[in-house]
Amino acid sequence: MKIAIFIGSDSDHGVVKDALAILKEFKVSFGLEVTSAHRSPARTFKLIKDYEEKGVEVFIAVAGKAAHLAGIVAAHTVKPVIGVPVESSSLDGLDALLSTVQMPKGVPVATMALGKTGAANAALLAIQILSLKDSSLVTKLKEYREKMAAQIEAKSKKIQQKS
Ligand code: RP5
Repeated sequence: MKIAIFIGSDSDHGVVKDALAILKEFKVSFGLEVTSAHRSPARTFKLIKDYEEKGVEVFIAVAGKAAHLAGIVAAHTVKPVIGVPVESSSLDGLDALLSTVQMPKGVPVATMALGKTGAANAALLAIQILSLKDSSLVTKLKEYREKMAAQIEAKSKKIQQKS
């Protein structure tokens, strides 16, 4: 098991769908858990230890509102922690963004963009971290970028044909 993904609620599940698809595409093993910094703190602490024992190298924490999940995970591990704020509140995620990004000096959280985009980038950043020790992932990451560039070129041609 290489990556642990914690989501603060089952209502965050849709936010990580693309991220999970990316991890599957890269054939990187992951665990997914619903756990909350506030509503299930004891479970969260236990999961951090359990996943460390399973050999997890990167944690991804996804949460909305007063989003302390990534910070709490970062406080309990020295593995890299990637935080994804979710726009699930009446403040459209500004609360979650600030709660996740404004970590005190000494306990970093690599904070992504809000929502689905941030979750997908969290998966890619986690793969990039793993690729430091696994050159097959470097190859796959380069192929992923090449595919993306080809898609942009194809979209440009399509727009030109329509114009
Ligand atoms: C956060 O509150 C969760 O991460 C979720 O984004 C938000 C709403 O959770 P639910 O009330 O839908 O469970 O803790």
